[in-house]
Amino acid sequence: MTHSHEQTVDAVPQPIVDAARAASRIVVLTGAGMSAESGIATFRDARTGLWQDFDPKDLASPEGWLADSDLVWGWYRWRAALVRRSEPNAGHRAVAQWQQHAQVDIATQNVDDLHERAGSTVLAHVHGSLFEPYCSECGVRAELDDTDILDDGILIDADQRVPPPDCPRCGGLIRPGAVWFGESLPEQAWEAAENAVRAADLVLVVGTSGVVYPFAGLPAVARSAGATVVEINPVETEVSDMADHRWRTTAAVGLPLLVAQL
Ligand code: BV8
Ligand code: ZN
Repeated sequence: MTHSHEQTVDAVPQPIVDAARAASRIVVLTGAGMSAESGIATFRDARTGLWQDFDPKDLASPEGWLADSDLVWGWYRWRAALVRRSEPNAGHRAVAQWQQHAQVDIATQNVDDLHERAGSTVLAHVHGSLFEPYCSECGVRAELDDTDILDDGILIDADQRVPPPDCPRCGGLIRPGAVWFGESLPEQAWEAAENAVRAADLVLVVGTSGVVYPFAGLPAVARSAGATVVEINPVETEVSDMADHRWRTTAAVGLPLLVAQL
């Protein structure tokens, strides 16, 4: 009687378990899909993407900021408020647990703090953070409370204009701590991410469409440096062909199953 090894829906593909067990240096590259199961909209998923109401160049760009800083500021503060109301999901928690017993570096495109709130240390936020606004003139970090986004306790709308605060030091406009299209990535974060990928045995690419460069180039860097590349994403992406293994599952389903095997 031969047993057919049916791929049950809750099994981790064996080559991925083997690669994770054999790896001593792991890098987890994450995108918006990592936070999708926390209720945070992704950018490009059609029905829920954040961009569906807006055009990226209008909101995530220096031109958009100069054209309408109240709209851009309101949108980023609305997103910050949504993140505050959301919780890390089982995927964030699984990576945090994995970090407890293995060398796991996280490089994320996400500007939310859900990895941190799950207990992870994050090596690099390559596109900045919702929670690190700074002065567009003198660069000083701004400390913000939430009063600007809560209209007597009610969250503002995504397209509500909110005037950005003035810098207490120089009077310039405080801007979102995000990296916009056409802006270079924070030097230190980018270098850390690239070096970690170059030194990794295993690179997991979780929840990214692989569209935005230079981050989207990291799976190719990993591959050419000899790492095993594993993609965790329900659908095919621009970087799927860089992956040795493609696991068509979600972050909050796949990562806990994998970490439970390690
Ligand atoms: C730079 C701001 C140069 C923060 C963002 C032509 C060709 C190639 C490149 C370019 C080009 N023209 C211009 C460029 C460069 C440009 C670029 O790549 N453009 C693209 C659009 C073509 N890049 C830049 O401008 C970068 N800077 O290159 O600087 C330079 C160099 C030196 C000196 C000066 C300048 C800056 C890029 C940063 C842009 N900022 N956002 C914010 O608002 O959040 S990008 C934006 O997209 C977000 O940051 C986001 O992180 C990023 C990537 O999106 P994803 O995370 O992948 O999310 P997406 O929705 O796309 O996909 C979600 C995925 O999750 C899907 O695959 C889905 O299937 C999956 N998923 C869904 N649910 C789940 C799931 N997966 C798992 N589990 C689930 N449950
Ligand atoms: Zn200033």
